[in-house]
Amino acid sequence: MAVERTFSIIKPDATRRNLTGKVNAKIEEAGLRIIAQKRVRLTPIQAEGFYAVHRERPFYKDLCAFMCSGPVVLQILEGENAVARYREVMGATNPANAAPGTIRKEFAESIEANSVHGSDSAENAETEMAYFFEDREIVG
Ligand code: IDP
Ligand code: MG
Repeated sequence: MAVERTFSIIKPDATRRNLTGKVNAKIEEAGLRIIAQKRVRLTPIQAEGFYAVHRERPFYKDLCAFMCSGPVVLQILEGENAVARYREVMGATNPANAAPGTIRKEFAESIEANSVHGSDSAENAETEMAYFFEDREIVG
């Protein structure tokens, strides 16, 4: 399995409850390295662009508003099979369906306020990393 990179967001529900460190501990315990990280407040334009793939879904408007409702932590994670590995560590989209020990099972408030984002493919990871990070901000 090759070393790869994935893109992560710690969402506003988690930063509001001061859970950044607990989420990062789960990431690091899973063998993933945080090689870029910044805390920002997303603008509506940034959130709408990031989630453009979901623009026809009924939850799109609410999701974009939620993502702008407080600080988020943007991250790039590196490790063996990082895309799939982080999806495992995150757990299912709906915390009610998430496996024990996953970030979403332990921390998520709802299907929308589910504490973290993680890329769903290596190709999307590339696009998402480039959307938020300059090369010089990534220190592997
Ligand atoms: P994922 O984050 O597990 O990849 P996606 O289907 O890509 O899930 O959805 C993106 C985000 O949209 C979710 O993480 C969640 O915040 C929100 N979302 C997904 N489905 C619903 C829903 O049915 N109601 C409200 N929000 C949703
Ligand atoms: Mg997704």
